[in-house]
Amino acid sequence: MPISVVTSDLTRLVLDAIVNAANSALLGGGGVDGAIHRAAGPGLLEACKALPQVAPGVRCPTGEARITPGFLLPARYVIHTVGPVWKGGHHGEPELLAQCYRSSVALAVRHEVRSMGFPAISCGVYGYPPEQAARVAIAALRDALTAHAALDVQLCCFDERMAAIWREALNRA
Ligand code: AR6
Repeated sequence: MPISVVTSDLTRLVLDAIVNAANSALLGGGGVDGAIHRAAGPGLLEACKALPQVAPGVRCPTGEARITPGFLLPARYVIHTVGPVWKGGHHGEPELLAQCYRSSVALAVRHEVRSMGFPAISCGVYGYPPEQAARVAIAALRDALTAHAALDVQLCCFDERMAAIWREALNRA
């Protein structure tokens, strides 16, 4: 089974890559983004600043992904993606969230990543209902992994309540 659910602090996982639930500026923030920047050290912010802006203040549009080194993290790479802000579900949120997972896997594969950990993208500050996010994420990942069956994907939940939701979605899929 290449997809599993773990309960952990994402910054502690010893994997080739961890995914950051960032915002489009890629200059850090709260939640998992803040935790990743704190654990990676200042090199991460410098690497993010060096990424080109595709529009004023935008280094990564919603649904896309960018890669940097992991600096002081156990993970070699950080893949930064930007989830959608939940606005009720009828503003393209599911497709944008699916794109986050697809773009992150595509970038990982291009960098020969064999193991990667995702946080529950958009399920914190961005307000995406976790049951719905988990369904979208797992469907997108299953699809993306058909061509990359050897990639080990860990869905990293910060607490047991969230992990139970994701485990159930994984078992139902
Ligand atoms: N390890 C694993 N999961 C975590 C960790 C951690 N260390 N810390 C928080 N989570 P959020 P979003 C969980 O808000 O909703 C930032 O300010 C958390 O419990 O981090 O995509 C960015 O800069 C939740 O389940 O990301 C953006 O502005 C999940 O990670 C904005 O927040 C995602 O919560 C992105 O919001």
